[in-house]
Amino acid sequence: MLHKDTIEKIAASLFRAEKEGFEVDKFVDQYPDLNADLAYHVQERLIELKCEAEQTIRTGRKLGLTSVAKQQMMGVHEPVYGVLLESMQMSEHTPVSLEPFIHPKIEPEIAFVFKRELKGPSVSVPEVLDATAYVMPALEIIDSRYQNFSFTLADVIADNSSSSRFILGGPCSKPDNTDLQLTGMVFKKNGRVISTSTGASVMGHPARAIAWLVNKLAQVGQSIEPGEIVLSGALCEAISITDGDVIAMSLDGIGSVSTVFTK
Ligand code: 0L1
Ligand code: MG
Repeated sequence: MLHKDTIEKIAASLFRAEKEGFEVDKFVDQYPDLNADLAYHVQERLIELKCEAEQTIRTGRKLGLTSVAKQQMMGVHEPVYGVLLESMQMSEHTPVSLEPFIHPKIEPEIAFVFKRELKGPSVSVPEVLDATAYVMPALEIIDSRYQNFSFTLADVIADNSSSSRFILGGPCSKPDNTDLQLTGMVFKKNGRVISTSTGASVMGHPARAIAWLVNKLAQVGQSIEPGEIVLSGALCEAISITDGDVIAMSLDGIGSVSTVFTK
């Protein structure tokens, strides 16, 4: 069991790394007892530090490692989650400055917004869809605080699952108007198609990722509240971004989102 001081120390290091824009070494080498469950305690403390320093509030959750390819790469069988804060949301209409980031990447996702509480332990895909107010296209900027995005499962969980910023597009669509498993996605960088994918690339169905999240949160007595935003997981591999990049994503029958990066 990790001592409370160690949880505090790791959270404080990750907080400073993000604030001051430097990389840290993964922590499992120094603290071999750091496992996934303890790492969620570090994540909680990190979020408390961020809320206090940025005078911000929690607005939802994000899922990561939702594709079979990424799970195999990490040698794990389930995804991870993180917390979304109000301060992480960027407007689609304002260029995003690269200044605060360490080594940012961007990935296309489907965002869900909920109209009622979703509480595990045995929530199913139809229940997730029934509780969904609407879905919309989203871009997530991830920016691991670890050297070269090199981490173990526990490290990445402690680091709020690499979350950094997100951008929501539009319009808001009711989930009953579309089969999210079959929804096609086109991801473009500077006008060139980089990847194509479908909703099924997220654990077979993006709502299955949300069901996993809700059932996992139930283990620590938490739930998804009405009005919360959840990023359901990347529809394809994340790509690096540099000054001047224009990134766009379209979801068939749902809508689109785009953003521009500046120095
Ligand atoms: O949102 C994500 O899929 C990122 C999860 C953490 C793993 C990574 O940083 O690649
Ligand atoms: Mg993501």
